[in-house]
Amino acid sequence: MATIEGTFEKASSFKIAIVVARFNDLITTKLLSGCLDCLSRHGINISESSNQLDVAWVPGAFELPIISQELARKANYDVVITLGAVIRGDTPHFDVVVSEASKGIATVSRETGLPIIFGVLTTDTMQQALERAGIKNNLGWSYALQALEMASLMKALD
Ligand code: INI
Repeated sequence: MATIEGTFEKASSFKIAIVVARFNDLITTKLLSGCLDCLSRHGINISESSNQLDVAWVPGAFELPIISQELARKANYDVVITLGAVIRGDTPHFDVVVSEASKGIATVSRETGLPIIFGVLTTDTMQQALERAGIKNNLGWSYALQALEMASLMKALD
């Protein structure tokens, strides 16, 4: 029996792209800082001059799939992390944005064969989003960890 799983030992060698939505940037900048903190603590160079990390900004979560697709096709990343925040409030637009972002990201990931992490918070209120972006916990950190695990797992299957 083979046990196939990702590890974190070689995390410092990965090339990573992060795609961040500007919509609700109070939340997404916090997710990004949590994400960068995790990557840095796993040995990834997060400086401006780093050649193992790129950060792309898009208007909103709806645009995360297309830019993830471009990055997945054009550059040699081990994993892409998407970050966004969609807050329900009382608008039905919420369901459209969440649905397109989630389906789009899943499709791009399967079609390119590159792990793409779904780091989009979907909450009913801004308060819930703030709690997940640092007040209680920063899910940006978890998304980065999941990215490192998936990049490693893909290599284990090579
Ligand atoms: N984009 C978000 O990232 N979060 C939201 O909560 C949101 N809401 O509520 O509308 C949102 N809309 C913008 C959308 O992602 C696109 O950028 C826009 O429709 C242009 O295509």
